[in-house]
Amino acid sequence: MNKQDAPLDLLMVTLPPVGVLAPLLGPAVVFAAAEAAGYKAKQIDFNLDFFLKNPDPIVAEWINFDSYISNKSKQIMKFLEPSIEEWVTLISQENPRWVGFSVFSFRCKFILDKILPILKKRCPQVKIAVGGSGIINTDYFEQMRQQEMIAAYVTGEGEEAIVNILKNNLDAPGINNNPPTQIADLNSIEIANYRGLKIEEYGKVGLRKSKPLSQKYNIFYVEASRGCVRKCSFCDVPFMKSGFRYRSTESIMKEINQLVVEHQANVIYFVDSLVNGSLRQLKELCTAFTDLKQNEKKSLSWMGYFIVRGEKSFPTENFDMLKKSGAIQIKLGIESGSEKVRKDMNKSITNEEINYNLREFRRVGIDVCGLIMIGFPTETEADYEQTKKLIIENQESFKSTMGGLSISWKVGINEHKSDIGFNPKKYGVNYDANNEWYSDNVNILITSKRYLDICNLCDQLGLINKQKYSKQRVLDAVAQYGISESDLELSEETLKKMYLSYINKVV
Ligand code: B12
Ligand code: SF4
Repeated sequence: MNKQDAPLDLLMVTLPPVGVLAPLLGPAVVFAAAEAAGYKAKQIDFNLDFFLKNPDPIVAEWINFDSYISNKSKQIMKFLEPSIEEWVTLISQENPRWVGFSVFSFRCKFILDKILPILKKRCPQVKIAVGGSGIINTDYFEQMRQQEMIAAYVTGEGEEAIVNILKNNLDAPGINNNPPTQIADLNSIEIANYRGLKIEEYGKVGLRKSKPLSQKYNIFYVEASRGCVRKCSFCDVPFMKSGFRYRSTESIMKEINQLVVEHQANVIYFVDSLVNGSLRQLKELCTAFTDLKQNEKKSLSWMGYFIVRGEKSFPTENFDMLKKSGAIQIKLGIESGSEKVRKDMNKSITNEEINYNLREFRRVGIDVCGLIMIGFPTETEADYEQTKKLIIENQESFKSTMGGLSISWKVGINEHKSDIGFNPKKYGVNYDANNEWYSDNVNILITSKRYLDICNLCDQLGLINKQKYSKQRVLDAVAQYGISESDLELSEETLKKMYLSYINKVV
C-alpha cells in the first residue's frame, strides 16, 4: 500500500478557545514531529473554524470564556453544539488511528468535556491523545483515561511523546503521568509545519476583521528558547518547561526565512517566556534580523516577552540594537508597583530598573505592553496603590497602538504547577466553599474591586487593557457572594468583613 492510501495515523486538532492572530505553534510542531517519524498525519484547527462561522459578539464572548465563572454557557452552547456535531463528523470521516487534541489553556477543558462523550460514542475505534499547556490538572485527565474517554495525556513537550504514542508506547516519559523528560537540544526539533491549515484566514477573521493592524501584519509564532532563567512564585514555566535552553540562531533564522518565503510573514512573534534570557543569543538574533532586513530588503519586525534587567546587564545601546533589528513590541513582566510584593513573587527587580527599561523603550520607540497582576495574596491596599502610581507615572510608556497593559484579574493558584500552587500556605492562602482562594489581604471581592478600579484608571488615562475581561464576568463572580456592582464601591475594610461573614455563614 502506498502512503497515500494508507490509513491516517494522526489527526492533530487545535481545540478552542484561543486567539487567531496566527496558527498555534504547539500543534504544528507536534504534527511535524509525527510526519518526520514517518507517520501519515493531517491537521485541522477547530478554533479557527469557530471564528469563521460565528458572528463577532459570540466570538468575543467565547474568546474570554471561562466556564468556571461565566453564566453564559447556555448561550455559548447554542452556537457550539452545531460545530461540535460537524467536528465529530469530520473526525469520523477521516477515521484516524489517533486524534491529538491540542489543549492551549485550562479554558479548553470545557470543550473537551463536551466533545469527548460524543466522539467516543460515534467513533469508539479512534484513540484520543491530549497535550498542551492546558494539561495541568493531571488528576482530571487521569480520571478521563480511567473512564476510557482518552487513551493518553501528555504533560510537557510533545515532540517525542507523540512518536511514542503512535508506537503505542504509552509508558514513555511525559505520557499518562510518567514524569516528562526534556529535549536537551532544541536544534533537533522539527520546524513547525502548517500544511493543511487555512493560513490566509489567521489574523483576519472574527474580532480582527475590523482592525487595520491585521491587514498590515502577517504574524507567525516562533520559539527561540524554552524555560526561563527566573523562578517567579506564581509562574508554572519553571515547573512545566524547567531548564532554560535555546536554539541556535542559524536554526531560528532558517525557520524565519521559510516563513517569509512561503507565507510572506512580516512579523515574528517570539512565544518564548523571555527573549532576553541569553544576552548572547539575543545579540546574535538581532544581528541576523538586521542583516536580513538590510541585505535582502525584507520588511520584517518582531515582538516578544522580556524580563526587566538593570543598566549594568542591559546597557542603553542594547535598546538601540533591539530597535534596529525590527523589535516593535515588548511584553514586559512588571507585575506590581510594590517592591515588597515583587519580592514575595520571587521577582526581585527594583522600581528603578523598571523605570529604566520603560524609559529606554520609549526613547528608542518600541511599544511596551506591561504585564500587571492584581491581587497577589500578600498585596495590601497600600501595595495596590503603588501599582496605580507606577502606571500613572509611566503612562506615556503604555500609550501606543501596540502597547498598553495586560492586567490579570485573579492570580491562578488552584491546580497551578507553580510554587504558590504547590505551597499555598506559605503565602497565607486558604480556600472558601466556592473553591476560591483568599488570604488576609486579598479575596475575590477585593481583587474584583481593585481590578475594576484599575480598568477605570486605564480608561481615564486612555490606556488599553489587552487582557480585558468583560465587566459582567467580574460581576458574575462576586454575585455568588451576594455582592452587587455598587457594593464594590465600599471600602476594602467593609468588603473584607462582608466576605468573612459570607464564608463563615457558608462554612
Ligand atoms: C503566545 C501565547 C499566547 C498568545 C497567543 C495565543 C493566540 N493564539 O492568540 C496570547 C497572548 C494571545 C495568549 C493568550 C492567553 N494565554 Co497564553 N501563552 C502563550 C505562550 C507565551 C506561548 C504558547 C506557545 O506557542 N508555546 C510554544 C509551543 C511550542 O509550546 P506548547 O504550546 O506548550 O506546545 C508543546 C506542548 O504543550 C505539547 N503539545 C501541545 N499540543 C499538543 C497536543 C498533543 C496531542 C501532544 C501529544 C502534545 C502537545 O507539545 C508542544 C511542543 O513541545 C504560552 C507560554 C509558553 N511559553 O508556552 C502562554 C500560555 C499557553 N498562555 C496561557 C494563558 C493562561 C493564556 C490566557 C488564558 C491568558 C488569559 N487569562 O487571558 C489567554 C487565552 C488565550 C486566548 N484568549 O487567546 C498559559 C496557559 C496556562 C494553563 N495551564 O492554562 C500559558 C502556558 C502561560 C502561563 N505560563 O501561564 N497566549
Ligand atoms: S513570570 Fe516570566 S520571568 Fe518569571 S518565571 Fe515565569 S516566565 Fe520566567
